[in-house]
Amino acid sequence: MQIQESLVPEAQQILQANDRGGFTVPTAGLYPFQWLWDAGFTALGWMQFDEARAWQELDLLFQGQWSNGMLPHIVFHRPEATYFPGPERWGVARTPPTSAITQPPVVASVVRWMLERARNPVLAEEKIRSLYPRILAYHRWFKRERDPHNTGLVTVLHPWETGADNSPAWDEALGRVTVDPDLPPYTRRDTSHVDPSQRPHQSEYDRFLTLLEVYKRAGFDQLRLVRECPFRVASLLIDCVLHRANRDLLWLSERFGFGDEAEIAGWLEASRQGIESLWDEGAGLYFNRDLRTGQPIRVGVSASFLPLFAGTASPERARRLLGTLEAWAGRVRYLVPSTDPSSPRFEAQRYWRGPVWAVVNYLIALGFSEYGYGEMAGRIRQDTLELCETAGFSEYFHPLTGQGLGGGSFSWTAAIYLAWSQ
Ligand code: 9YW
Repeated sequence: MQIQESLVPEAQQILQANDRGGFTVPTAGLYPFQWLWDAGFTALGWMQFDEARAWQELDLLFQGQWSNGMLPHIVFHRPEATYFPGPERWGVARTPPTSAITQPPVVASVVRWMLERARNPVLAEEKIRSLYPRILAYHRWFKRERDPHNTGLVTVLHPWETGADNSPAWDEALGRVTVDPDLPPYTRRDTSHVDPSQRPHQSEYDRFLTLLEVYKRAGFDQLRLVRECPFRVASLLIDCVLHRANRDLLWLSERFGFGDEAEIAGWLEASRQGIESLWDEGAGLYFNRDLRTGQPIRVGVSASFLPLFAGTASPERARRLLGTLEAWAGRVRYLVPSTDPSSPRFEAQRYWRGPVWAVVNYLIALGFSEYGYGEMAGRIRQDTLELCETAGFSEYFHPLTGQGLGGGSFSWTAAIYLAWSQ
């Protein structure tokens, strides 16, 4: 089916309406700042109709980069009262203020895609020459401070870092975090914007906030937190996106002669082995891992297909993943549900426990396509476009009914629509 061209202007208008003068909020009210991986996808969306604005999105994102290279998951460019926890609660003393954790590092891949789509290659090269060293510093931070023993898997310290914060994959690991008895009181803002049945439970929020206090007490010392943080997992979303990002960084290094290929190739070899160690032969899927217990987290999630996007899976494992997703497809109308629909933990409308996300679909479809499974990739793309066309540019979608859920007029959903409409 041909996409309805009429929605392209609407998708563009969403980005324009969410533009706050160089950075794009994911959606007004619920998420009023700049988020890391949202900014990456949103830049790709801007690239379809305003290239200068697209590059500016990344420039502003890197205004939040820490001197140690870390790129934080939120940049608080200006005060806003509609979101919690804001800069006061994070307590990070820098300008602009930021959070103290990261998110799936899509930027290097987005930069490559932007270059490949650029109609103004001179501007693209100028921007890449300035962005590249900052992205390299970010990836070096991951290696140095989140994988100090070169296991090939990054230690993730918060469900928010994984991008899929309420996933059932984190239930046990988060459940082991003891809620701080002295947790300073707080008022949630998310449930005043969105129906609470589509958002995390209070007990989870208490633990999310407890972890912030842990970081502050540790002075944000990453090497210490990697050893001592009560929540420590290996996340497929982070590891696969980082692996792909390093492949794309290596490509950029070669193309522009930056000379970092050997260092990046070393990281890639380690992370390929790390990701492949997450394969479960019986389940025909990759599982996240709890790094406190060393045990696999045996719940299928949409990220379980991302080794295809990373490119680490063997052809045989890719074929098994196809079979697994075909089985999931028999239980839902729209791909890809964020949790295995046959799992008792599947909840069709609760945050990351069942609904479909356009951005994750984009990554999974690219993976299937690159392994030669064009039909599955096409199905995922088609489902995503249809969801936008029938339910609008929602934050996420009900995998059985197609209902739009969460925030509305959502930037990254509009951006994926634009990217896929080319
Ligand atoms: C939060 C902005 C972010 C996304 C995350 C998503 C959610 C919750 O919203 O995070 O409060 O930060 O889980 O992936 O980047 O869209």
